[in-house]
Amino acid sequence: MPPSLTSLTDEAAIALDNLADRAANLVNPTIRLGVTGLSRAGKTVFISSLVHNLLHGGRLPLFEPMRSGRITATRLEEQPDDAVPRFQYEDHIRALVRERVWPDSTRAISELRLTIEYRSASGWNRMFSPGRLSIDIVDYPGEWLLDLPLLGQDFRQFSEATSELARTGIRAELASDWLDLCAAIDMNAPADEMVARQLANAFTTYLRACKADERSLSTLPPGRFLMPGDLEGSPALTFAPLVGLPPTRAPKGSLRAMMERRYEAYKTVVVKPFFREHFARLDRQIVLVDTLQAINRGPEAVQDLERALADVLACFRAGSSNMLSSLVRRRIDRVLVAATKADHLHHESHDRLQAITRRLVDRAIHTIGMSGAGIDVMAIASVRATREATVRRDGHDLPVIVGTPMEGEKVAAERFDGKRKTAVFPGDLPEDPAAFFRSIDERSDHLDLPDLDIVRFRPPLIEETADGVTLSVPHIRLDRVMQFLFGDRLA
Ligand SMILES: Nc1nc2c(ncn2[C@@H]2O[C@H](COP(=O)(O)OP(=O)(O)OP(=O)(O)O)[C@@H](O)[C@H]2O)c(=O)[nH]1
Ligand SMILES: [Mg+2]
Repeated sequence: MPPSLTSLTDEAAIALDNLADRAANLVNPTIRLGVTGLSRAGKTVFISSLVHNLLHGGRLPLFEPMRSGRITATRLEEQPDDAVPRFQYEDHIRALVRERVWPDSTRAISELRLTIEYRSASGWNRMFSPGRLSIDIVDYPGEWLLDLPLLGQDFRQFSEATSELARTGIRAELASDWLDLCAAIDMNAPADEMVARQLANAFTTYLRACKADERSLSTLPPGRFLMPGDLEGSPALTFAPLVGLPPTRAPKGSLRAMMERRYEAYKTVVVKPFFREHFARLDRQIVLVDTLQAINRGPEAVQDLERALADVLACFRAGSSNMLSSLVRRRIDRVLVAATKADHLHHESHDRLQAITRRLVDRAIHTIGMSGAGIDVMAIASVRATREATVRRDGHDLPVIVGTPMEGEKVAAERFDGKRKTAVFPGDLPEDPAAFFRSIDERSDHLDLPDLDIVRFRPPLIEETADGVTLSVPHIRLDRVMQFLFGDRLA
């Protein structure tokens, strides 16, 4: 028997939440937009630039309501949820625009409400009062979505799956300390907090090493072990899977019983509330992906990213076979997968970046059964830190990108000071994405994988007009993103 996934109270709570949301929606039409992605994918920068461009009338030719001049006002408003930290838009924008540094890494969920007033496109609706749409933007770590499969696993299944994975491929060497420790302890001995902590630390170190390893990007559950939010050090996070669990029941008061109980607590107090209180209320979703970084690290990393994204996207499946179906009543009807940081490439490669990203999520999209209109893939840059140019070398025109490398960044053995600009030839992406997805055996030794030069540039200098008004943040295809995610709701 699979463990029961949700209780009646979960369902009742969601039904009530959704009812409250719907009631509020009648008075003030709202959509909840989820912004996620694995750590460093570009969530904070994306939200900051999106909001800045809407507030400052950015260049958004493909965002129809803006192009046709129907948007009459945009403003930030107080968010509806008192218990969720606010997305600190002003701080992030100050960093980006004034100090020209990238905003700090964020570690937990946050929320921001943006309200747009507009004139309706249809004559009939225009007779009524002007339209108003609030967009509640919810920023949360993609790692948290990787926990969904845990809801269907008991401690034994979780332990077995985790230790099996830990013995395969690159992971084996990274896991050795943790596995050695597992072998050395007696799981049937009386529970001891210090041993529990030791195990949890060794296990977390292993997860961290997987993530930091150059050869892979893999992120494994439990998601909060790397993204603890405000739960760091709590018992619900102080456990680890055990290796070689016997089929008998855990002796009362044993370390094993303690680990089992904490694993269940993790699901009850960490995983479920997130899906119930936040995920279940989303209407639209963007998943940001750092495809370029994976390409740069090689095919193993690309395939690892493919796996992680399949797990992330599985959460958006609405079918009845899904573990979520009883937790999530409201359906996310549009999902956008966006490859970020396209400004690291010349525009000739943007479509190729998009093609590789599409290939990356193809199988997952097929499995979740989202149809054409509900899902799209784009290559974007939330903030365009470079401009394009051509330089002539050895009689050839080379397409280059020009920007200010960050302080300490090295380009061709030259160290930059954060002030000087430089031109970089970033390299080309292959036309055919297949090369990245061949298994190691199928790959020939002299495979033509791209040699990319990814330089970390500072955010761009943003001009001010004579009367001191800051212009909007330059971007690539952010207008298309807006059109897809909420353009239809401003019709
Ligand atoms: N050139 C360029 N760099 C970007 C862009 N977006 C993000 N970056 C880079 O990627 C880094 C991470 O971006 P964040 O927005 O902080 O990513 P995040 O997903 O919020 O990361 P965490 O909060 O750590 O999970 C930034 O510090 C930038 O260096 C972009 O549009 N263009
Ligand atoms: Mg962030």
